Amino acid sequence: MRGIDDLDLKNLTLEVDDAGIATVSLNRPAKRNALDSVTVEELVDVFSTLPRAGVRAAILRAEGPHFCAGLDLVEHYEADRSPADFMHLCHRWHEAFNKMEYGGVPVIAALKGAVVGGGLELASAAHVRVMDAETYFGLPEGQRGLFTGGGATIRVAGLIGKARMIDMMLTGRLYRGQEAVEVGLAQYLVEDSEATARELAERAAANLPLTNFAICSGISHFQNMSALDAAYAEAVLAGIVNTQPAARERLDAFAKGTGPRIKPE
Ligand code: 1HE
Repeated sequence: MRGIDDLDLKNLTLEVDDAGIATVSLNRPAKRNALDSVTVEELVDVFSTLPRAGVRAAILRAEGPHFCAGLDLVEHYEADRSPADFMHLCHRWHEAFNKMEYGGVPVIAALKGAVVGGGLELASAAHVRVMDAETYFGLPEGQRGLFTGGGATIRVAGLIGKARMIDMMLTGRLYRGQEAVEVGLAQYLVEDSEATARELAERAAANLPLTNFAICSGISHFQNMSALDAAYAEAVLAGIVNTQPAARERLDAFAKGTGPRIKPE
């Protein structure tokens, strides 16, 4: 089984600290971190590896002023792909983003600048999105003569609703600031998205890994099921998670009155 040290990365960097928090950086700032086919394969590799490597949370960030400019339009133009080629490429995007969303490791995206097209598809596969005042979201596919192929019709429509997604694509509407939070594109609007992403990753990493697995994989899976099947699967998952030996210590503390009480600060 491949481990973190076996990864051969060109367009991404990966660091894991002593707390088990991975920092995955998009590292092609000269091209505004546009997603070429190499980057997509590296995302597949990284997010396939992290869950098996004992990583407790991941921060997804970017070098340069923009998070991600989406599909590498120049590569796409030069490759002059056939419909089948592009369909297979989309499957690789889906593979990468599904590994993120369903892998069971919390992924916190630290956003800045452009989060557009496939960049928004990438961000929407994270579990938590943190933006700053310069961050903006768009789906310029409509204006480029293209269509989304990296899961936006599922994830972006899921976050903001289909009417807003259709409006973004038809009219080129961009969202930023508080409005972006209100429509559901990000959960946090802060001065320093990386610092906040770090704090949130540390908080998530303090949870038990099996609990985080259930949160970060179960909730997404259950959305794909009928309510009846989801309730069944939820009960089975809760049977495993809520009886895990590692939870006994936390329950013991609560029972003895020393566990944290859940109150606003
Ligand atoms: C790129 C890309 C790219 C920049 N593919 N090379 N996405 C878009 O329609 C967004 C396209 N990009 C932009 O609108 C702008 O580049 C930005 C607003 C993101 C940044 O602007 P700026 O002024 O900082 O940079 P720039 O001068 O436009 O670009 C700098 C370099 O990055 C330049 O390369 P250079 O070799 O001439 O220096 C650009 O060509 C390159 N670059 N963005 C390739 N996207 C699965 S389907 C998904 C479909 C989509 O994602 S469609 C949405 C595509």
